[in-house]
Amino acid sequence: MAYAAPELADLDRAARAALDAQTIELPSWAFGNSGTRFKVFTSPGTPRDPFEKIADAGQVHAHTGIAPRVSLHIPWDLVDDFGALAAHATEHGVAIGAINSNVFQDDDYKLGSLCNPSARVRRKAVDHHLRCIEVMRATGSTDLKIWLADGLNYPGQDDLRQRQDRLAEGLAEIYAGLDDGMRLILEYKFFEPAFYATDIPDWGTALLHCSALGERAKVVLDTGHHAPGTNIEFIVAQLLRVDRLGAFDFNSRFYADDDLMAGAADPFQLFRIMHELARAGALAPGSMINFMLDECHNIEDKIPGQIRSVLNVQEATAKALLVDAAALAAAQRDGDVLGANAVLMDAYNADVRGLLADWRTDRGLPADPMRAFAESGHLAKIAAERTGGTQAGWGA
Ligand code: PSV
Ligand code: MN
Ligand code: MN
Repeated sequence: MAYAAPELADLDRAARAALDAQTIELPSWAFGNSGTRFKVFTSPGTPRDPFEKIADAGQVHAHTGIAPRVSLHIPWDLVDDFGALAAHATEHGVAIGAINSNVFQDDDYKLGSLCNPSARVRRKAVDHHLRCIEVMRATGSTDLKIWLADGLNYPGQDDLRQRQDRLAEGLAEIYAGLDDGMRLILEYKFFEPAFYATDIPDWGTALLHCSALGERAKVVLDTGHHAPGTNIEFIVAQLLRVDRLGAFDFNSRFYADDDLMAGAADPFQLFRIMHELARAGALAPGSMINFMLDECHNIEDKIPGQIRSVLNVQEATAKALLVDAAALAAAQRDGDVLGANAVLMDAYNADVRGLLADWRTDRGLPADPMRAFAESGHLAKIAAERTGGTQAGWGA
């Protein structure tokens, strides 16, 4: 039988609505220079301030139609007037998304932030989060995203349990500072920068803290933050069951927290995650899950790197929405191992590029966003315009 690629009409109404409603949030830091501890490569046209990062994010949205928000990292994206930054975002067709608190780059945080043995440093870390909430008020953001670099390098360095108590206390004060309609989203990571113990290493620890805080505290799943071989879709399923999956940080990893483009290393994993969301109805319009990218582009151009990532997430989503749910349920009920697996693989192996090109054409978007961006000459334009000043880099 000849293979026929699916068309838009093959999506049922609910699937079509989910595809239409999907949005992906871009990280401001993806537009700055980044690298490894060996070398940070610069590129012409790299933004010199948060305003230029947002203008670049606007390009990604203009070409894909599904990237209408930008996450900020504070203080990397500190500006005098956040109202002006939000207005600038509107001018570029985007809005400010999650505010990421950064409590890992000051010398004070060497032994941690909210878990630090020093009450003075813990106070400073809580206060920084309260200032981030003010940034949220000024920008219209509703998600306070917390990732802590807290942890230990050596057994005995500090008291593991007391650090959890300090963490709970600090988080409670931050949570109490949120306005109605704001959420606290808490990210876990199993290692790095600490190597012996991390204070929020896994989804279980994040979930315990979120449960203690209240309904508006949810877990962030960063796809790069797990040990090799971890079944991430299982974690998705588990957090969905208890309504605590707040957001994703999508990226790819081959080894550790590589922050490569989502869907580059393991597109099948991304599909499996999307399938788990689709079968739970969590891709439906109005879903409260924030689909974010958390990536760095060390060697590739940044704007097209973000466009590629957005397209990869959208392709995985379209494939997941094509899964024949009735056939899958029947095969599972019948214990038809090969049949059930085949239903899933048929959807994964579908070529959805034509379907999505049609979807974009219907909306007046370029059918091929990568090519349209390349042909726009935009990279040469910003390279010519952005001379002088200091390029933003990971950490500024
Ligand atoms: C930490 O590795 C992390 O995933 C957090 O989300 C940070 O905010 C981000 O990376 C910085 O790139
Ligand atoms: Mn992350
Ligand atoms: Mn990370």
